[in-house]
Amino acid sequence: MLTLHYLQESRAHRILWMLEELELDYAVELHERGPDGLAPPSIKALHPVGKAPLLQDGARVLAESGHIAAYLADTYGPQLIPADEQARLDYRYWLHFAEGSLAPPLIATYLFSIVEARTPKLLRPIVLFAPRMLQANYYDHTIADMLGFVDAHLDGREFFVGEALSTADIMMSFPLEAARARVADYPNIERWVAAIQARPAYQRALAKPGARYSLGQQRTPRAAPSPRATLVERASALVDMLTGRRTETAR
Ligand SMILES: N[C@@H](CCC(=O)N[C@@H](CS)C(=O)NCC(=O)O)C(=O)O
Repeated sequence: MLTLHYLQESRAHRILWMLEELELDYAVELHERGPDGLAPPSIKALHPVGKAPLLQDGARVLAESGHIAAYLADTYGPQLIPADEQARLDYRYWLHFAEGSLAPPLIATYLFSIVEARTPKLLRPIVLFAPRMLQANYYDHTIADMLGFVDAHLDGREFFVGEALSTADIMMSFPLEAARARVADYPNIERWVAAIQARPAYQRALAKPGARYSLGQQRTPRAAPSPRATLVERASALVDMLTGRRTETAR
């Protein structure tokens, strides 16, 4: 029996979508974030790192969404793995790129914005000195380079690899949905996100009782912040996208 341990507003949602694409028999166990926004102890009780998603398959407990997605495809969903050898290499590249390269700078931007929101205005110049330096000198151009690369890859393509949905698309959904605050300049990403979100399995996952994933709701992307936009403006746009809430109440 498969059980997905699902944390609301999280990467766990793409695994729920994958289970729906594969039409597998599974259960969903909901875990609510605490008031601090972190995963509850019930997740740590299952895996010492304490992050979601987790997937139980019989006695196995699997962590890391890339590992879980690859396991599901290997074990139950060969149709989500390209058959051709070169395509399989490309597929593995995107599978790892999603969590290994694209998600970290987006998450760092998100975390900096939370620090900013929680820091009294007077203290911000001191507390945010290092984050602002990192944001301006590293994360902003890293994110722009990566999104430009992804957008160029998707030009003329319906899926990341080949002619059909693969696990690479499922893994890329979370960082690209999270990045949509900046995505107004990336029409291919925007088209791709709209297409995956329109899939019946994606919609079924959103409609699951207890599922909550505001990044999965269709919306018009905001205009990309101007280069002169303040960190507050840039970060709050991303926070809104990631949490569906306003900066002041973001956790
Ligand atoms: N690379 C991991 C990241 C896991 C992760 O950070 N999950 C977040 C949700 S998106 C989480 O559990 N956050 C709650 C916490 O940090 O306590 C994966 O892809 O599974």
